[in-house]
Amino acid sequence: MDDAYHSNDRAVLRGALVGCGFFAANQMRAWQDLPGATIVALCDRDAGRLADFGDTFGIARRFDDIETLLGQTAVDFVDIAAPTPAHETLVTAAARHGVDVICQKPFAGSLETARRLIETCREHGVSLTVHENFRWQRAVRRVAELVVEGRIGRPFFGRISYRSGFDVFANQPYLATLERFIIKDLGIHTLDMARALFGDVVRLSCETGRVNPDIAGEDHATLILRHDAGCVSVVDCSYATTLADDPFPQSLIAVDGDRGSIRLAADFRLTLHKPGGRATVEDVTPAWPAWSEAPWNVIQESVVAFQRDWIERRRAGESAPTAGPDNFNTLALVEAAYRSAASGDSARPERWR
Ligand code: NAD
Ligand code: 89V
Repeated sequence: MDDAYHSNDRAVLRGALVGCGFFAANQMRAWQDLPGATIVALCDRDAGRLADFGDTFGIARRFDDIETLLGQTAVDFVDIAAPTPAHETLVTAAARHGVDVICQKPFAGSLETARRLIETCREHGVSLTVHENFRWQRAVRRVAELVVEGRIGRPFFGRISYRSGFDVFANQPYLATLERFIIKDLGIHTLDMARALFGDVVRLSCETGRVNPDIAGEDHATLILRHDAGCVSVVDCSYATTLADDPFPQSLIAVDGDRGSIRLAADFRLTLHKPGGRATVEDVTPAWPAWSEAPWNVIQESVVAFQRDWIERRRAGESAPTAGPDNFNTLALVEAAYRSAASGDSARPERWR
């Protein structure tokens, strides 16, 4: 151990970042912005990536496997930014070492594995939080606040629309090889936002298709969801849409309630429509992190918000909104969507107990 003192009361939480690829740089920069946590060690199986990342961010403690890292470094948490197939081994190792876990989405490749990881973390007394950041976007949070405050009454309809032709394969070439692509990679975010806004889902139906001949999976999907509280939502996503003013990576949101409606537009104008033809417009443009860059700034800002909330809740001993059991229900929507698309029937998503 580099540090015999391992305590949950330390003012600054010590973390290890596991997986030093494309998205990890956003997580690293966000940790550097936040005074409550610091990354003290890195892990990646790829020696070149590990060296570049360590040099860029000035982190000297570098490991090519998590067991050695955890055996030799005292940390309070691991932040896993490796791809899904690696998650089971990494989450299990962290749990066995008694270290809290943040894990990128999709946190498991199946619901069975998801269950196992949640149970493993519970048995070892560590928290498991899924890095599900889209619901943390400033504009999305504002829509959620208005809904929760009852400003439009009872929501009966919602639409979350994510349509783009942005070349996501340039930075993430592995996306082109996934047999299950847009629902599993991107729809998982939009479905999580639907849950955050309208609650859990009783049943859904889904249609998918592929326009791009050079990729393996589906690149557009349209879903209809019936939520517990009666609201019906439409979630649609596409990476095959040609738009002069491509809103990547924004989600456009509409919510109709029995006492008003909300519309979130691509220019960050949020309009609250009230009975009698009244409407108020709010500018919900985020405060961009200094290091962020368009168009990724929309996502980068949400990473800072997610990680800030995680630190605060960790300090307060509270579980995060996207803790394992909650995110299980988002993952279950992804699975149900593929079942529905394959069968042509509506599907009932599983629920965490
Ligand atoms: P990437 O391929 O660019 O990077 C992954 C890194 O993990 C690679 O450097 C690889 O060598 C390393 N790795 C793989 N297995 C490992 C192991 N067992 N131990 C240590 N390192 C290991 O992938 P990426 O695009 O950065 O995506 C990583 C994860 O982040 C995925 O789960 C993806 O879905 C997610 N992601 C999330 C968002 C978001 O907004 N939340 C955006 C993009 C990607
Ligand atoms: O957020 C994500 O998971 C990314 C992207 C926005 C490109 O879909 O993979």
